[in-house]
Amino acid sequence: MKNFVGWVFTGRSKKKAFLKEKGKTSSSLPPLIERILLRRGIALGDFDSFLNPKVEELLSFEKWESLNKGIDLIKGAIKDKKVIHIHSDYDVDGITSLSMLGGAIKFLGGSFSYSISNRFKDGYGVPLDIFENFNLNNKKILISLDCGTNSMEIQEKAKKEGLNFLIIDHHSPLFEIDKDIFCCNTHLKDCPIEFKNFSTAGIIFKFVEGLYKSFGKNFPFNSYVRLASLGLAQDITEMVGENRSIVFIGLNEIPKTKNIFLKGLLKSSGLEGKKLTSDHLYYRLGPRLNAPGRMKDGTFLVDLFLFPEEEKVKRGLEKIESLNRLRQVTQEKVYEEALEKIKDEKVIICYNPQWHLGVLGLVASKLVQEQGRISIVLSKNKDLIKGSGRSVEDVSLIEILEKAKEHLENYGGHGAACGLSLKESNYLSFLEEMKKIMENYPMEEKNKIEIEEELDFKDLIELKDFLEKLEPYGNKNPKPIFMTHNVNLYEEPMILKNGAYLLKFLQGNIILKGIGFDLDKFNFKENFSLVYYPEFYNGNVSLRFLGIFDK
Ligand SMILES: [Mn+2]
Repeated sequence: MKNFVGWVFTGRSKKKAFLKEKGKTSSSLPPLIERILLRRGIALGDFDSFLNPKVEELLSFEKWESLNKGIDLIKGAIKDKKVIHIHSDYDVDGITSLSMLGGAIKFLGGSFSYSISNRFKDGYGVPLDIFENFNLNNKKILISLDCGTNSMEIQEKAKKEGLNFLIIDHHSPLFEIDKDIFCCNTHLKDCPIEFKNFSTAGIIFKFVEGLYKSFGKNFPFNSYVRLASLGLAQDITEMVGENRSIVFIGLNEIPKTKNIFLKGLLKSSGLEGKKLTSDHLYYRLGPRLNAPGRMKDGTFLVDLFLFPEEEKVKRGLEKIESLNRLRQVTQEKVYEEALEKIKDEKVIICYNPQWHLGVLGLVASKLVQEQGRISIVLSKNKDLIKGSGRSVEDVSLIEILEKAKEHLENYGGHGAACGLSLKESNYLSFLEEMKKIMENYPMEEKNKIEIEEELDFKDLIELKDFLEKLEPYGNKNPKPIFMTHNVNLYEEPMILKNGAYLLKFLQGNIILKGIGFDLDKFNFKENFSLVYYPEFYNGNVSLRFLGIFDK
């Protein structure tokens, strides 16, 4: 294991034990595919619905009382021609949710105004000045999407003013919500849906379906599933269960869109006419839709989704591309500067008041990925230090911050990702406290990688139709990483424009193409053991090179 650059070989022994526990299965699937599904916690009876999710098998939300009350409220507002104001969070989950709900209200004959939190001005949650800015009074309805569950001041004010306030959100409730506030949140006790890890886009998808039904209209499933899957994939949700089914169906539907904005977005992301994968959602479409909100303001995206006109879309797409480039450059710069600051400690905490607030979370994620340590990246907003943290697998960052809360002004999020703010005068004591807290946590293995199976190229090709159906990948449904022994380079690697290498691997009598980065770290001697994950395009298998394993 010594020459496996930067990685630790783990997993197989643990997984073998797990499989023994589960016992032998008797599906008609190839054993290797069965093992992969079992490792992801999929029960034998659910194999088929995992590999072939169907529209008819999606969950029904009809029994969720709060959701029905919310639907009645909006139905009444549309019928009475009441003014509806929708406010959402600035990320893709918020923007797609707002576009879905707005689109439905528009189609069903209602009208609405909307706003989106501004990362720099408002921060997280519904801003208090929304009442004045949108002239909200007791004749109107306020809906907050992907935020609002913990906006207690807004809730109190809405109640006092007699304003109907409907919250549709998936963030964990920290306080008791007044019974006069309408709140659809899967984490509240009244929600009978067993699967809790929806993003707001997933809840809105069901909400809008119910709203169409309440008007006796057919629900245009395909157009909504496109937006729902964009929102679901981009939030840190689990890519299993209902989330995965929606995204699975959405990946097939997105390319068929007639919305000229979404079509244009596919084109500028280099995805026109391509079969979509979850990586395309994570690394091409999602970042583009997030860039405006990260760098400036993403409100115009809703207008593009809902009212796409040719000239406007063209200008909008140019703006998205330029903000996304700015985001990349800014992220890269902050990342490089952060690298210079890190020391050999269990948790990375770095701070520079000049860093752009919009990229801190992205930089923290990259640090976790590259360093295998919890990472917190901080900058300054107004008079507070503010930033984002990301955690390593199986360590809850929110729990850690909870222990350090006396040094913080504010914090929130979940196990994997958190936001936090603190006074500058508390920074040093916060560092000290974190150091102390981390003493009790084990150090993560750096860049560990779990190899799922050892197989030959022949088997890989034989199983490709099954393996292809493991998409969409994400949390709880990771890409399977394989090892193939006795591989040789078929020819010299060829460097591509983006710094990647095109590789050709030979094993047995099969040659497979692959893409790899940083090849100088590896020693390609004869008959090496190749570590990779497979990618599938138009019936072909291509290998994403991860490394060489040397015993
Ligand atoms: Mn969300």
